[in-house]
Amino acid sequence: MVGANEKSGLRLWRNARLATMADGAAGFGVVEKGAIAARDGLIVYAGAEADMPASVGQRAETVDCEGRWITPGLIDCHTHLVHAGNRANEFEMRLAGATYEEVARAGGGIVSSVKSLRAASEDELVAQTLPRLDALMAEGVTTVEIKSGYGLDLDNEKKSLRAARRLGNERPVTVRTTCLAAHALPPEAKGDKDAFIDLVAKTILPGVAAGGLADAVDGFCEGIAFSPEQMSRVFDEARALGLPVKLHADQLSNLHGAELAARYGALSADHLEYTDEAGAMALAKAGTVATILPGAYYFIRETKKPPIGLFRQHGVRMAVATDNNPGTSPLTSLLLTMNMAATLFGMTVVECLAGVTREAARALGLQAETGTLEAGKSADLAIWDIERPAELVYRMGFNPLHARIWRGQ
Ligand code: DI6
Ligand code: FE
Repeated sequence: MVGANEKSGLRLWRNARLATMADGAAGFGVVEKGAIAARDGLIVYAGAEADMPASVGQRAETVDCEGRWITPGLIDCHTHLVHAGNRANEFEMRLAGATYEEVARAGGGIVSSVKSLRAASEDELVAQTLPRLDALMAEGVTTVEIKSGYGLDLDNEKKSLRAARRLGNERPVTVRTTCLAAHALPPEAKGDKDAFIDLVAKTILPGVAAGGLADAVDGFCEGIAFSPEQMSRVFDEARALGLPVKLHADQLSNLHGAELAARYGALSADHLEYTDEAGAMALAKAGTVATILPGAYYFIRETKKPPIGLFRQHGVRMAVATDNNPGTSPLTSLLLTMNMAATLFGMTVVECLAGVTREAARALGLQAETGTLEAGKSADLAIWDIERPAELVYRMGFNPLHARIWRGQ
């Protein structure tokens, strides 16, 4: 560092190649010989070093990036990061030939994660989740969304969301929380889905909202979970509470979850393996982001791919996320997730990188705050030891991160 000037509060990263990911720019929005200046955690300049106001260079504490690439800090916009224990035992059972039903009868499935989470204290949840959060951050993640959904009663959903919020205080990272109380039926509901949806809408969501614990509301719309009609009741309550919605939609079958999400102006509809053209058109019209989750597709050996071609054709924005969860996607690498989105689904490198930056921000309603390298946005940066952006998607199990900057630090 040279020319440090404590008083100006300006920080400058110079001699860098920028992938700004700015909306409307061609490709990555590349700036060769670029520089980024930040003050008070916000980007005040991002562009060609030659065009930078001279005063910035003279007064800033300066980092020479030696030609490295800078991208926006990565954003994992769909995770179930807060959970207790793991389900490696079920994985072994399935490898030995057990069916999902047999696993469930042996006490497995989401319900086993519910039992573990209810037994864990808030401190234990934080302690168990930190290594997963650290793994994401080690690859340049500066914003992460964390869902509840293993508590399934008011106290345990609140405990999960409080743990998620605390993680954002324990580490230099932005945490957005989502209440996914309509995830599965807890054992005490004794098979009565409608009664449980009443509990979610009348007790859990208002309680969570009163504590200011959730930034959004999500649900699992599927034959093995909740119907579109049941999800509508949850979304009506979310709307009454002023909370934006998201939806696990069309993952295992086409219940027209994409249309449902679009009808409620959802921030995102996620998974979407079974979505059809009407669903894609509805998402495009509503401006709802399609969040692509290749980790779950891979781990459960799904064969139906999300209709990326239809999303492109109709101009649906696509985000890419880990879906980190103990049952269907024990994945804590957003870099590997991009490789899967490209290799399994044919997404381009530009789509993958936009999917973990600009479009992931949009899927969280944070597009004005982060996700691109532009003046006015948070100075959330990832600095990489790479020769071209494609290396971030191409490699498997290699981390070329040089430095991670969150809010200018
Ligand atoms: N879809 C999934 O794939 C996960 N949740 C969801 O809504 C499964 C979560 C788990 O098995 O623990
Ligand atoms: Fe999920």
